[in-house]
Amino acid sequence: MTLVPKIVELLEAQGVDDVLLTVGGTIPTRDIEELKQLGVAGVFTPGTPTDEIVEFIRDGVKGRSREI
Ligand code: B12
Repeated sequence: MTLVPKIVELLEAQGVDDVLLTVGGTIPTRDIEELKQLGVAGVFTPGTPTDEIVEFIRDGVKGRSREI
């Protein structure tokens, strides 16, 4: 809740609206909904299967010019 609002603010200030913003790590459950409200597409906590993260990112960037 310290870094993400700043990142969102800087992305907005730069006019960047085509980035799939994801967050991972030891994130308190109570913060997850607020992070999503701020514009975070996905929040991944410890134990998330790596395939799930990969699939989420692949789906999220589908149709973009630099598709992975
Ligand atoms: C994917 C990933 C995550 C995912 C893990 C998903 C999961 N299944 O739990 C998420 C987003 C949850 C995550 C969380 C964190 N991570 Co991480 N993570 C990675 C990353 C990008 C890839 C790891 C990987 O998939 N390796 C390939 C597989 C085949 O090997 P593996 O041994 O099975 O990998 C597992 C472990 O690495 C474990 N894991 C991931 N991060 C961490 C951190 C610690 C301290 C521990 C013990 C285990 C662990 O999850 C992986 C998948 O199950 C690495 C960077 C890198 N390039 O290695 C950073 C990395 C390992 N993470 C790091 C850190 C700091 C964290 C967090 C402490 C961040 C935070 N402040 O909350 C937490 C701790 C989570 C924990 N205690 O388990 C650092 C570790 C630095 C260090 N020298 O100790 C790294 C090196 C990134 C970095 N450069 O800063 N992480």
